[in-house]
Amino acid sequence: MRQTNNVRLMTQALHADLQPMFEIVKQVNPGHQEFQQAVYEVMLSIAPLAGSRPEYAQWSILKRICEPERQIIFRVPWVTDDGKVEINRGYRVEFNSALGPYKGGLRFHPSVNLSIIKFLGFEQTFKNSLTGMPIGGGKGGSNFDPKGKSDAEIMRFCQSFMTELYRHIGEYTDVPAGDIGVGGREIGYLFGQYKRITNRWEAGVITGKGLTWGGAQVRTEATGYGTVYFAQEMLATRGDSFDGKRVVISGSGNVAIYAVEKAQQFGAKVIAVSDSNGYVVDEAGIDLELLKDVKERRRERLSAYVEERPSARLSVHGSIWDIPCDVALPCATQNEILGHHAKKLVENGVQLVAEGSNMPTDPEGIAIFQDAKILYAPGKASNAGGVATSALEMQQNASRDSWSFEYTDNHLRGIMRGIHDTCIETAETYGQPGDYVAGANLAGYIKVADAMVAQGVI
Ligand code: NDP
Ligand code: 2IT
Repeated sequence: MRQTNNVRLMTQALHADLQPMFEIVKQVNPGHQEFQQAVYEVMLSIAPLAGSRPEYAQWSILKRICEPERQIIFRVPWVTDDGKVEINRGYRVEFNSALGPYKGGLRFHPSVNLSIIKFLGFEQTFKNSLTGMPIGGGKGGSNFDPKGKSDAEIMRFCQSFMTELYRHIGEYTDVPAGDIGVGGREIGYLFGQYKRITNRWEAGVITGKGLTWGGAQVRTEATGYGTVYFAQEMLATRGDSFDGKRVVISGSGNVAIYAVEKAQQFGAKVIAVSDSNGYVVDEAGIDLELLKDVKERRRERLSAYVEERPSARLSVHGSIWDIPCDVALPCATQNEILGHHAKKLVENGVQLVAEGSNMPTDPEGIAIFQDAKILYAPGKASNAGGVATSALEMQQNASRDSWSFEYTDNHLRGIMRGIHDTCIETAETYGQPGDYVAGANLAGYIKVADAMVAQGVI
């Protein structure tokens, strides 16, 4: 799967009261395209509040909500195995603490810049609000590329990153976790360095920890499982289920792998996955154990999967979204479904798109899905299972407790059902039945905005 930069922004007009605010956002965040896109999408949905909630205008909620509370940018020096000194840039954007300590993942990927971290922090604020848990929104990361690095290099990078980050985080302040390029290995090195510097065994400072040292069951699986649980609830509104569905899932990382696992458990046939080199079509159905072996244990490319799987072929031409399917679950990165991809999916008869990744569909693509009246869920609703289970990890850490897999999984499923129902009910209340985008943005926004009104101008 390759990313293109042809995102078509802002084709639909905003409500007249909101347009001036968007102009300010563009002016004070010049060139931050991803951030502007995320703000625009929320502003499109919250138009009904412009007339009905005058206190939001009185207290300048929108203006304040678009400005991160704090943005930290720092140098991360580290030494390669052959003694070369490298420098990367580290970020932590503490976006909004109205509902709880800043909470959100760390992304290590060469494409990381301030615009990407700000868009992710902004989205995280409303996603975390939707979970119903006491967590604010934040995000961080670095333009460090983990690909091809040794374990020792990854460790030294994580230690250097934490040597600055530790002073900004804490159980009651800011609680990082994983995202692209940051999984269990990196969380271990980060936690180890935090403990060493602070001399505190503070489990609640980071989530996604190992199961023997404060981690929660199901956190590894949670985002992928949660996305499929959410999609299952959507299908149920049309009396349908995953059973027998042809499913295409982009990416082959943490979110994608556990979306494949749960979709297969629900009786679906997953026929394609991807990485940044291309996509694999396997009409016999993805071999999950082989995929896990290649990606989780060996950390290899999908070409290794194809070498060992005669029914699979690797394609580097066109797009994974050209493959006819009933259900599409984007689980790789932002803007991976552009307008023309959405058009192709609809032409090929897709019935449901639920986002495992953050902001994978560009505004033109969203409009195409909505016009076609397919079931379409935005990431801030459908991928909230990861951060929700992080909040369950914090809950277990705070009470020095440890829950079983089954108990935690049931909890996750209940949370995803709750978010689904909140989206449906809120969309109906505001006269947009079946619109998960409106439902998610309105419900997520209102809770944060009400807390900000209550807490005064800060
Ligand atoms: P991983 O690093 O585990 O996997 C990412 C996958 O996406 C890999 O297959 C990677 O391919 C591909 N990918 C990443 N960036 C690009 C790019 N720019 N172009 C093409 N392919 C790309 O990350 P996760 O699975 O954790 O995250 C996937 C998505 O889910 C992200 O959008 C993340 O923000 C979101 N998310 C993650 C959560 C979590 O708990 N981990 C929670 C909620 C959302 P390659 O290996 O070739 O780079
Ligand atoms: O985008 C996300 O929700 C995440 N990467 C997970 C954040 C978290 O704190 O678990």
